[in-house]
Amino acid sequence: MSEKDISLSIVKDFYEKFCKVVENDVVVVGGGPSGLIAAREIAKDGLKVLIIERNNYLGGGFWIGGYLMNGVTFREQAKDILDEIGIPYKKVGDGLFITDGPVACSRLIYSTCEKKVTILNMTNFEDIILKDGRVRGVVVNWTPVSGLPREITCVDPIGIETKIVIDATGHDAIVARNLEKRGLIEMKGFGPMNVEESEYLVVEMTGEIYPGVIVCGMAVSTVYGLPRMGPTFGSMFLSGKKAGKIAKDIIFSKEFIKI
Ligand code: 48F
Repeated sequence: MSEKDISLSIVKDFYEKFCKVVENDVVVVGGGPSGLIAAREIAKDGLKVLIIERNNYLGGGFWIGGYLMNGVTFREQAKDILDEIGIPYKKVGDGLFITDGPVACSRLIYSTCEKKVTILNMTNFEDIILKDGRVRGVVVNWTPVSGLPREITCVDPIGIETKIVIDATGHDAIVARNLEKRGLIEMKGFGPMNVEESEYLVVEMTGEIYPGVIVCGMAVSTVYGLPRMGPTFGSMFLSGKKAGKIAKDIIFSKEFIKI
């Protein structure tokens, strides 16, 4: 074994993985809490799921509870999902629970990877593939490419096909913004904080915003102008789970097979 063997094994591993993910059932853009839960929910049923994450790490805003403190809170409604994943928590008030960010986040990542979800990190969503009025894929590039000045590099992105795209990019709502930029949907931008309204509405409004695109997590509040919610995560889980179920319903529906 020498240096070349190490290099070759890394390149081969990536090549084999990439060949498998050029076509998917679902591509989840964004590996924060809502995206991880959505991916896990879909992969549980044996569907092929790819998470595209622009950072080198998964978890998004779930590592920390807010104001640089580690405690992340949940309300009663998400307790079953925490139990399913094996996240430990303690009760701190009427229907309110707290857990440690790093512990909860790493357990969620592990539990998603365990369901055989594929991850492309350092990969930036750049555009959609659109055919016959339906989104049928994503256009991606390495994250560092977007940081280089155009006069130094002009690197074309590449396309990845999928039946459904889930926008789980948090407040930025990057996929939805792309649809808006192309005049395909209208968006409002998220409103000021109101946790009770936001937690309920984000889950309620989670759904398909354009044929082939489902929005979940805080991206929902950006699309529909809902209040922001601050450092509480129950609805991220519930919204991700709902997005996963909607994706499966679409893929397994008779109408979809005809498309
Ligand atoms: O922001 P994020 O954690 O979104 P979320 O799942 O959860 C929101 C909460 O963390 C918190 C909150 C509720 O309590 O207010 O903010 O809705 O995760 C979004 C992920 O998307 C990635 C980003 O790096 C993060 O990991 N992302 C954003 N833009 C892109 C992207 C992009 N263009 N390409 C790939 N990944």
